[in-house]
Amino acid sequence: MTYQLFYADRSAAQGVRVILEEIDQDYRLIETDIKSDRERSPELLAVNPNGLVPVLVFEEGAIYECGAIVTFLCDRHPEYQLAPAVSDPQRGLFLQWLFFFSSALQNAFSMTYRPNRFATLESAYPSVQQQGCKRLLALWQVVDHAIADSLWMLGESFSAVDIYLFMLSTWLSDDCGHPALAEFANVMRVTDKVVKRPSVRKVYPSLCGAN
Ligand SMILES: N[C@@H](CCC(=O)N[C@@H](CS)C(=O)NCC(=O)O)C(=O)O
Repeated sequence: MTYQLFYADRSAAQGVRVILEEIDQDYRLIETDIKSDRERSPELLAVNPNGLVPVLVFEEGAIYECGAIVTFLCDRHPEYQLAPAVSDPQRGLFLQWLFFFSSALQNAFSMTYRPNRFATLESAYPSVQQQGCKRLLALWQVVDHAIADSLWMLGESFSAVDIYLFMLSTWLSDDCGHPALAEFANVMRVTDKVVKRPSVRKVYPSLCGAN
């Protein structure tokens, strides 16, 4: 089976691509222009009427929402042990972090990238962006505190949540006034390990080249 992924660099689709590498599947990227002023292709809208990436296309259908795609792929390929099994007590934390990342954290990033989605008046955009940055600081602090001195997000075991964490950490940008990754020492300890994985080096060559 060959998966297809509606994809753009620096988007949430990049994390899904790392998962596809980790589970050693054939896949084809469908390069997608997600700049706000570009019209979305009929092919993308047919599988995601929201016009967003990632969308995963597989033999029997297509799904969108990054957290759902990650869970779906991990569960379909359990031999790679990227997610605790449904009966594993760690499963709850796995789901908690994926949902938290894809809702609270991704939304806070959106406030800083696309303030027009949160306010009607252009004069209010800077205030939305500032609030997004404040939210990012508070939310990343929650994550950092939760990791504490654990090896990975789920404690002893590496999982897809660590890949998701890494992906989100690459979105932190000085230019947008975001807090710096260096402010979250525990997060950095985990992402420094994630970046060394061959899957990540392949999908993020420019970041890994710097290491
Ligand atoms: N909740 C969705 C959000 C997807 C999303 O916002 N994707 C961004 C890239 S990371 C996108 O396609 N942006 C284009 C746009 O907002 O128009 C998910 O987690 O998959």
